[in-house]
Amino acid sequence: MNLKLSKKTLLLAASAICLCLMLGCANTKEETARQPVVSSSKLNVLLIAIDDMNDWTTLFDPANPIQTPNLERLAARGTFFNKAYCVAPACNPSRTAILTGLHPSTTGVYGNKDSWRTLVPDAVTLPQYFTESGYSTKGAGKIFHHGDAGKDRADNPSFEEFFDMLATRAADTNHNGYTEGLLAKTVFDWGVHDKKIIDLDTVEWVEEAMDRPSEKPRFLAAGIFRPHMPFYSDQVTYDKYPYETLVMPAYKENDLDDVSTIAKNMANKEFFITDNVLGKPAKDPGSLHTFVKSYQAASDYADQMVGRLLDKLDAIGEADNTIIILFSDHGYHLGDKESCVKFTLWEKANHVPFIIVAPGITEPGTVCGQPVSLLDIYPTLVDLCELPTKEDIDGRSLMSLLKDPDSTWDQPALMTMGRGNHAIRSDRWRYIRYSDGSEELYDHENDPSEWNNLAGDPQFAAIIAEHKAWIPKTEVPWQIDESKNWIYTREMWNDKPVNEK
Ligand SMILES: [Ca+2]
Ligand SMILES: [Ca+2]
Repeated sequence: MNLKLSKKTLLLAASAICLCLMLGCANTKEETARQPVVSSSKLNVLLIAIDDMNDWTTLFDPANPIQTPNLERLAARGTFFNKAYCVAPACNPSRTAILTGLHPSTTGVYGNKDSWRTLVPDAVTLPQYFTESGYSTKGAGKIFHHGDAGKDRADNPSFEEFFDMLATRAADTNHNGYTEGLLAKTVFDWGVHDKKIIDLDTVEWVEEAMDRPSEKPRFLAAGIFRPHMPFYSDQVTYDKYPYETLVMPAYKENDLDDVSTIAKNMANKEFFITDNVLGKPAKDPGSLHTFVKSYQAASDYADQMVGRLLDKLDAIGEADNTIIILFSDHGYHLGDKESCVKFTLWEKANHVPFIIVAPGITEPGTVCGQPVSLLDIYPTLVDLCELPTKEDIDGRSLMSLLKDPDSTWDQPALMTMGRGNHAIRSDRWRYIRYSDGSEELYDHENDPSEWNNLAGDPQFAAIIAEHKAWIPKTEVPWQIDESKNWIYTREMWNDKPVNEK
């Protein structure tokens, strides 16, 4: 296996991604025969998806550097789950799980290049279920994953009307020097963007959709692409995070000495961004400092987009009869754990903002500390909107926690990356088991940065056994198309199910 992919290989593969980004098109679905329209007393739904935003925001701790006043404003209206976890730390498996209610071990959608609609042709997606239940369903931006999902979207019956995410407008300057050409201006870039940022197009479309009258209850989805790479923001936002006061993530030398090869492969240290940004002067456009500064500003920009959506909802007088649900599809590492990627099973790539405002159900300003999964969004929304229970999905309704955040919740959160690699997060512990049998255990009470892997210590055997019991017992095969996986190979991930040697 050649871990050190050549820059050319990386560029070619990334070009393919870029092309996929540019192939987006609006998908307007013809009105077809529907089931009876539900009562107009039904609540509307506003679903806001953010991309790659981790937990380093003021939503989680006022001392954190990334300013997210609008997420806090939203949290103040309902329930903020401060231990919410993605299903998978990559866009496609995460979003497929959220939108189908099915875990990767059920669908086989383990990676970004797996064509979800091909793998689960009969799955009724969350917006599709609302469409079939008499809702007017509209969406914009990044809801489903782009790339291969764009091909599927042409016959994706999820939304009645959809405004696809635009391709990033090429910047006039190459900010970091990491790549050259178009990629440097549209994909692997960070810094100030001198063009209209595409999230603004998404938000403007949703605002306009909110203005349109609807006789049916509305399900409206807004997919904010920031802070996803390229880490872009406008100049004003960028200047809110000056080098002089820039807060960098906690970093431990040789942190990965106590983890296995698969874990190191997931961190991508050797052939992705990390080694390219380390060691450069702080103000160098390609430095880790500039990378972190740009991510902070891009996250701030995403928060501003959320603020616009809330302002609009308030302006049209619909806030009191709209369920609002906000999440990020997964988190991101910013040099911590020697990583500048998502794709790992550690806390920073998996711990996400997750807020639900449900008029008449949630109490303003509630914080729920139970470990929950974004897989639970589908059954929860079905429950909140009193649609017929969806029996054949994997998630579990959070209704009991929305009504009482201190009520009993007897399951931890499960995260999966590729086939056979899982993390289990309970209130105190993170247990990880990779497909080769290697393990990690972290004690969040004493080690919030997950620096000390305790898995080899016999005194934690019972803790490990307790967590291991939550790993899926069966996992459908990974029908991986090696030609399409631009970073990961089957060999690199081992790809053996849990009980297979
Ligand atoms: Ca993502
Ligand atoms: Ca370590």
